[in-house]
Amino acid sequence: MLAPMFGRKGTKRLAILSLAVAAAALSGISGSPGSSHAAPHRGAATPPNVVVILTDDQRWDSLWAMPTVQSELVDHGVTFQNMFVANPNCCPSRASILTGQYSHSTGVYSDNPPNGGFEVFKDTSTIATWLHDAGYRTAMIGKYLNGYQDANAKYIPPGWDRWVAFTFPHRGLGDYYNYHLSIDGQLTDYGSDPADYSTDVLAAFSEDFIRSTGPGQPLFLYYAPKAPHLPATPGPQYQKAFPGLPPYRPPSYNERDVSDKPAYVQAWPRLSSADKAAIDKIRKDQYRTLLSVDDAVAGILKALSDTGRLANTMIVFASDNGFLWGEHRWASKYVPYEESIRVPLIIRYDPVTNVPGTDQHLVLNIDLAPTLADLAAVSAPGADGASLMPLLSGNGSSWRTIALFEHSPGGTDTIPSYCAVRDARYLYVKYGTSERELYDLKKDPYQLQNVVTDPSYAATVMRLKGKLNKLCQPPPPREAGAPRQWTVATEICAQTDDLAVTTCSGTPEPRRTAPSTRVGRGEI
Ligand SMILES: [Ca+2]
Ligand SMILES: [Ca+2]
Repeated sequence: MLAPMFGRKGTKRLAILSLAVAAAALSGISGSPGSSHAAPHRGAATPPNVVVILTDDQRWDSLWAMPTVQSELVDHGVTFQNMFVANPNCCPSRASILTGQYSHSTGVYSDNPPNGGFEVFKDTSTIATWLHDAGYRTAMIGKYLNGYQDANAKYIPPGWDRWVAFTFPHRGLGDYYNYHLSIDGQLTDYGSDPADYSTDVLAAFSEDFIRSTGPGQPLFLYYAPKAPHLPATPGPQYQKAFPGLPPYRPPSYNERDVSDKPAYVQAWPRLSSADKAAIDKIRKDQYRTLLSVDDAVAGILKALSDTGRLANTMIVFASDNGFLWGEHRWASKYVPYEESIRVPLIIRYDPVTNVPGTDQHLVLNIDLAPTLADLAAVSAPGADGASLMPLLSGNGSSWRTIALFEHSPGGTDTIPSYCAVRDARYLYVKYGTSERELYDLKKDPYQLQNVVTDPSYAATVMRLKGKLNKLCQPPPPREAGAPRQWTVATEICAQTDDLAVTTCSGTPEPRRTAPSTRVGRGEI
């Protein structure tokens, strides 16, 4: 499964990091070498530090391409192999990560008002305020929430001591080049020089935050780069990485028969050869952008090590949602299918995870804030999720067996509203259109055949319908305004909320056929 690495630089940096970690271990500041299930060090002189690395639209199956993530996080931490986001879209997922709440609690169902966006998010009680109130120095560096834009640049949400946030373009989604940051309220322009590459710029801010925090003060760093979100512009040194990456063609790729699926899927024509080429390029470029995130991880870990913090820091690596690479004829997110709702999650915390491990529990993005609060020994008021600390320390005797997913359209996302429930074997979806889906993931892991009307699954449908009706309260809003009609979409180029197509780097070669209206659609 693991493809070889091509054209990658940075080996020297990795070696330096490894030496630094080894030196830290020799000097006695590394994690306790005992059982991987030791109790966390509550009551230590300095509370544990917290670092969250949150990528944007990264699939769960893309970690192989990140060597530092592999060697320094996977090999020293717990990889959660069944991690999902309760709403597979940027702003709602990030709102859930910051609060531990489902969308029906945050009110943030989408990226735009009236049912989502920065404008709707209630920011008075978040992981930032909880940790700040507990004496942490906190930093948000990168993407905050869709809708935090230039006009908001002077507004710093409660709880953040250091604030370096994308404000432009795309309602604060930012970009790889030509973007604006609010730096502690001061609007700053970045251009198109190699030194402006945003993943690296934000990494430098992150390292500086770690190094500038006093040794006696615990820190909370939230590093949220643009990568690998479209337009997936690689860093200068990685533009030609992965030249031999084989095409991705799972059984669900360009699904031939979608008569089992809801009308919105049936409306997607099969992928053209141009669509296929565009998705292949998106995929390769997404991997390339992740190499810069991997470098950022190395830099952050080195700063933690250099300042004597690595042994006392929980490092969380996750993404806000996944992304389809042509499965079911789709190339985006929002949908309830596996590649959209499933994301990577690795947690390294040397006092309890100093050997590589995996965990199969059904965990969610709403569990992250409760975990960090638990680590810092503070409460997580209003959280719907649960702390992962018992799972990290091997004591997860009681855990959820079914998860809720919610979605509501907004702005450029016109996928119908739905609620879904997923357990270890089944995914059951009910749309606002009253359409339904059931997939038996044991027999049909690629979700090729909706069996909701198959009589042999009647009892399963009844059971999951009961669970969904109980959990899906209130149901997500069906519409977020009138559906927008798309007249043009370009692969790779991000779309703005007002549907003005931007000119972006990485635009594919001119195409002979009219661009599909669905590939890359709604990339806001
Ligand atoms: Ca996202
Ligand atoms: Ca099918």
